[in-house]
Amino acid sequence: SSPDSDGCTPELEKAGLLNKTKIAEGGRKLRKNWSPSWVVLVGNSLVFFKDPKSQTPSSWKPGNSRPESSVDLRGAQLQWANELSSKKNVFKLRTVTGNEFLLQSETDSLIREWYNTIQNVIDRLDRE
Ligand code: I3S
Repeated sequence: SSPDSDGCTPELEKAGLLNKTKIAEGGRKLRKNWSPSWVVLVGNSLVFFKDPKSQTPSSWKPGNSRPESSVDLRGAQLQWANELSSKKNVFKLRTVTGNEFLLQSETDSLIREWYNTIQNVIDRLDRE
């Protein structure tokens, strides 16, 4: 049987390296601090890992390393936000709790994939 035949382990949807900065916490604006982050979309959450070098898609397992933070995508909002940065390919993710993140990649196709995949999860949760 498959490793998740009991359905208890959330499905890993996507993982990869993006530039990330948090710009608000609970609605309060924060100073930008861009840094590379290993981003994992699993189940209803976007999970951020600090050390990208120790993470690869094939080595990622739940409990393998401690996430820096994690975002519940239920009720979250996604929008392109190139006006919020001098960088290209930037989108903003806002959680129901008023935390806001900018995510960015130099690679157009990659950032579009991330945008679409996250939006699909948000849409799925909206329908539940
Ligand atoms: O939107 P801002 O404030 O111009 O964002 C830039 C600053 O946060 C800057 O940091 P300091 O002001 O602490 O030096 C960052 O280094 C830049 O990366 C920020 O702008 P971009 O356009 O890269 O998002």
